[in-house]
Amino acid sequence: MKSKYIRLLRPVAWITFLLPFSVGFGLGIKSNSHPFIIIYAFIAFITWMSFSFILNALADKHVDKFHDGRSKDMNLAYQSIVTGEITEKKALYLSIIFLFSSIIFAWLVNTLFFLLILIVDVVGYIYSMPPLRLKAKPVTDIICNTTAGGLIFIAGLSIGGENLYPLIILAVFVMTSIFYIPTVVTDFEFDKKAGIKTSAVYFSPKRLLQVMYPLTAFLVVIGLIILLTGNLELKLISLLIIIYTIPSTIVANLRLKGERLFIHENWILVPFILFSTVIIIYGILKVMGLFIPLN
Ligand code: GPP
Ligand code: MG
Repeated sequence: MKSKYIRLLRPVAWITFLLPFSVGFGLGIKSNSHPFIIIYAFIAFITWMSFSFILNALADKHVDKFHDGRSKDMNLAYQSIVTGEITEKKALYLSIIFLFSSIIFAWLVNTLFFLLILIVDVVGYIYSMPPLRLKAKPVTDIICNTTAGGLIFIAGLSIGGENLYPLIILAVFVMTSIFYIPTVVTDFEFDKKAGIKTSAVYFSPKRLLQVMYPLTAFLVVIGLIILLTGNLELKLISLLIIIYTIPSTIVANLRLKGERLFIHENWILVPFILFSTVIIIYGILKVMGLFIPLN
């Protein structure tokens, strides 16, 4: 069994946000960027995720206990607040420490990065915690994840300050909403049983998955414009986005049997972590001046 802190923070689940952050980092970084700025930025990312996931574990305590282990980074019935290994009071203290750490480290990076981390901290709060608890309402659950994914991408870009190109930012917002849909559909039975009206519960799994088609078509159009107008780095990224998103949308729609979506979490987690690793290495090589940027 993983340590009680790992089961509270759920670092494997951060991978979904690590991808936009690291792509932003890899695209935005310059050879004259200071290594400490990059370290502070990654600490701000980690502390933001820790803050958001602790609040999520706190707020979902009575929901997570019903989880059967399907389609997630872990069986949530074993998250440490449900099992009582970490008290709610302690979790709350930890979340406050992580919140302040994310703000302080973000401040050391740059003003735009700082403002974006402040906003995603707020999103992390209102997503899980009452009175808003936007994760339990249709549409706002998608908006929160899309906003967090898109803004953390811009934060990543801002570390080095290059490639702040509106179309790639729009593409990442659209891509985040596309990939959030199958994750909320796999939660359908679990959320319905817990009485949470997510977009999947409200619109039905089938109809929500179908929304991936127009979103993917829109993403392809944006991708094609970037392919025609962007620099080599952006062309490569938009090509990869198109190549990965089209089959994902088709497969997600084909794998729905009744109201149950049969997709293993590794179909998202493994490509996301592999791509994040490659682009982080690419970014580090750029900083070290060992890679001639694909501009
Ligand atoms: C998981 O939400 C928690 C997060 C994604 C925290 C960060 C969210 C932001 C929008 C910043 P969940 O409760 O919907 O999923 P799970 O059932 O996996 O806990
Ligand atoms: Mg949760």
